[in-house]
Amino acid sequence: MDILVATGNKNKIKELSQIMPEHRFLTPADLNIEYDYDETGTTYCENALGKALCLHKLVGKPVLAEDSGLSVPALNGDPGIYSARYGLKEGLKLNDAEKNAYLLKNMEAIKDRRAFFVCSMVLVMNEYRYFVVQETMEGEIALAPAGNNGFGYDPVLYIPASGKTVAQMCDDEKNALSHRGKAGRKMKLIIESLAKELD
Ligand code: ITT
Repeated sequence: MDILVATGNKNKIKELSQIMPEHRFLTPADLNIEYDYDETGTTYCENALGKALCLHKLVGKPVLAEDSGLSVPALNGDPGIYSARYGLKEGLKLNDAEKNAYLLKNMEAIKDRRAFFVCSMVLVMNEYRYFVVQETMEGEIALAPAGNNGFGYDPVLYIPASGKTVAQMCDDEKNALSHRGKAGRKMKLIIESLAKELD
């Protein structure tokens, strides 16, 4: 099935395609649709729903979206819903490696290193009908970045049960354990249950 995803993030599309290989995930850019959503929500779920509804209004068809990030309880939930823009509030425009360094600096004096990847995934059928799945991947902020796979904060989230950071995992291992993998496999069941309407 072709599924339109309200995202500009190629890493999300790559992982969704690995998690649900039976479907083809298309972006607004693939369809030459100009789409821009200003993330004004205060939760992952509000932002995911906002992205999906915004694109649905433009295309009039079912849309999938997700909002994700890294939440650190000891930092009051930061970077959280600001994960893609971490540092911007302080006037810093950082790339992924710099965001990781900034996070490690903010964690310097902190003992409680628990952290969670969160993925809120929403399938909007129409304005009044949508399905939400939200999942986590639990770990700890590493003392230093490690690994080259994945993207974003993967080098700094250490998973004790695996003995490695997410960036030290191969794609299959990450997808089996990740917030996006868990949410995606549940969303797959929802998509299957709606197959006739999505065709
Ligand atoms: P769209 O809104 O267009 O989908 P985005 O990259 O702006 O793309 P988000 O607002 O959901 O997406 O921000 C997600 C950020 O959280 C992402 O840019 C990464 O920095 C981080 N993130 C999310 N999932 C991750 C993962 O699996 N591994 C590492 N970092 C992740």
